[in-house]
Parts: sequence; structure tokens; C-alpha cells
Amino acid sequence: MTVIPTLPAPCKRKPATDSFYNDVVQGLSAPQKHLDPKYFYDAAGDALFQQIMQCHEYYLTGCEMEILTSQSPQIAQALQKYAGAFDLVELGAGDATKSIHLLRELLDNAVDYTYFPIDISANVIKQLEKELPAKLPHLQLHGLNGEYFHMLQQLNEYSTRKKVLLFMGANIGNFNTAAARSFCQQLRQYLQPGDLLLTGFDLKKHPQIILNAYNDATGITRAFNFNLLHRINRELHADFDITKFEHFPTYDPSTGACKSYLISLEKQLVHIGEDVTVSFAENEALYMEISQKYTLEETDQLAAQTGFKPVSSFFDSKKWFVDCLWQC
Ligand code: AVJ
Repeated sequence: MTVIPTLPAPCKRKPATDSFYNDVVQGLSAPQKHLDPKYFYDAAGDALFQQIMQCHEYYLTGCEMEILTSQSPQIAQALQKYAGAFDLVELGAGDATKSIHLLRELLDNAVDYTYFPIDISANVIKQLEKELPAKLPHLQLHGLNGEYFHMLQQLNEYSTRKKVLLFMGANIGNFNTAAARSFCQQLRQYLQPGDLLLTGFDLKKHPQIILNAYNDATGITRAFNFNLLHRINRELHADFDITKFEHFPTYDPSTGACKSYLISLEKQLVHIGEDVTVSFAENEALYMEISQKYTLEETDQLAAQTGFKPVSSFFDSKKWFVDCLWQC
């Protein structure tokens, strides 16, 4: 049984920690225990994700990189054609190693725009603000550290141009299909008619290829999942014993849902601070993350259901990945 007595007085905690604490306690108290994948990305998590992107099993990055390196001229052309004058906003910018090709192409074309990278990780934004100006001297850059919608809200204070939103890296995969619909609908509300959205989708392919991408032989994805338990231990004074959990990635080819779990190897109690005890049954699954895969028909459907019109798509040579350009 899970016991959740009254929460500690909010004034004793910083706001950021507070929502982390509340989300973790809430997730671990649900019938299907789960954690929010946005919390993977502390400094150690950022570093592990960088390593994942270099794993040969994790094909997604290479595919989307190929799209950006080989088709940035076509993408830039499409953005100018459909949007005219715009600012470029990137959701979950990461290290911008993919978008930098598009940023450079636009600068080379003398397009006057400001780049607004938005990222949940303060590290990521600091890093970008330090490193991008050296790589792209004429870039107008304004980093925004926080949650997507909070930051999109703030954006209107800084940008009066049309918006081109980049949502790359298959980050949309972290939503199940219903959540992806409401996310796109919500995004749509922050945009104006004529604004553009470029979204990266990982496409359905042989299931083994997909499963392997979330189960690399060197164990980096495993470490990435366990890192969130370490983070909870450290920041929320919990006592997860990671030796009593096993990384268990799954892929269902019929739904396209690739889900990762941590399986409790024995019946055990985990304490979070002094107030919360969570009990795990033997073999109980802690749901960590979904990475939803799509067909092209499903991406078109998603656009249609959420107020967007597909105007262009950019594929890698294997057609394993697509960057879809939609217009409001
Ligand atoms: C950053 C959400 C796109 O789901 O493929 C990679 C995160 N998790 N390996 C993905 C991730 C495990 C990644 N996204």
C-alpha cells in the first residue's frame, strides 16, 4: 500500500523542486506507477542522452541529422515560401546540433530572424548561449529556460513576427497519441494563421530495429532510466535501491507504442523524504517513458485533427524518420 500523508509546507521548498516532488509522489501513488520523462534531463541525464544519440542502435538522431544536413536549403526555402518573415522557435532545443544547419542556411540566405531555443534544462540553454554565437556570429539568439507553454506565453513579449516552431528529435513521441493530439491543439492556440510547425516523427519500421534503439548493448539507455531514480534519491531524499530494478523496454508494432519500464525485482518499500513510503510488489512495473512511432497517414491525421495543414515533408534516405512541415 502507498501512504501519502500531508505534503510538507510549500514555503520550505523551492518552486521547481516542489513540482518535481509533487509529480514524483503523484506518479508513484497512481495504480500504474509512472514518472514524467521530462525529469530525465538533469545535468547527468543530459550527458547520458548525448551518449544515447551517439549509440549506433539509436538511429533517430542520425536520420534526422541526415535530413537537416542534406535538405536545409529545401527546408529554408519552404519556410520562406510559406511564412515570409518569421522568427524561429525551437521546443526542446537540446544542443541544436541538428537545427544549426537550418540556422546557418537561413543566415547564409540573409534571412532576418531571431532564434528562440526553449528547453526545460537550464544547462542546455546556458550551453547554447555560450556556444552558438561562436559558431554562428550573426545569429540573433534569445534562450528561454522552462516548460514549453510557459515559454511560448512569454515569447509574445519578444517576438512580433510570424512564428516557425521547430519540434524536432521525435520529442512528440514522448506523448501517447491522445496526449499528442491535445499537445498539438494546445500548440495551435499559441500560434496564428500562417504560422508553421516543423515536427520530427520517428516512423514505424521493423520492430526489432525500434526495440534495439531503446535497449542499446552498452547499457546507456538503461543508465539513462536509472539516472532518474538517482536524481529522485539525491534531490528528494529518497532511497531507491537501483540494484532491485531492471530496465525493460517494449515495443508494440500494432500500436507503434515503444514503452520503457523499470521492473521491481522484489517486494520492497521506497521512502521519499520523511513523509512518503511507496511499496512495490515483486515484478511490478514502473512506467518510465513512451516513444510513439507513426505512419505517414497517422501524422497527416494528427495534423487534420489539431488544426494544421501538412504542406511539406522531409525524409532521410531510408525513410525511417520524417520532419513534417505543417501550417496553421
Ligand atoms: C528525446 C523523447 C525523442 O523517445 O527516442 C531516447 C528519449 N529515451 N532513449 C526518444 C529517449 C530513451 C527520446 N526523445
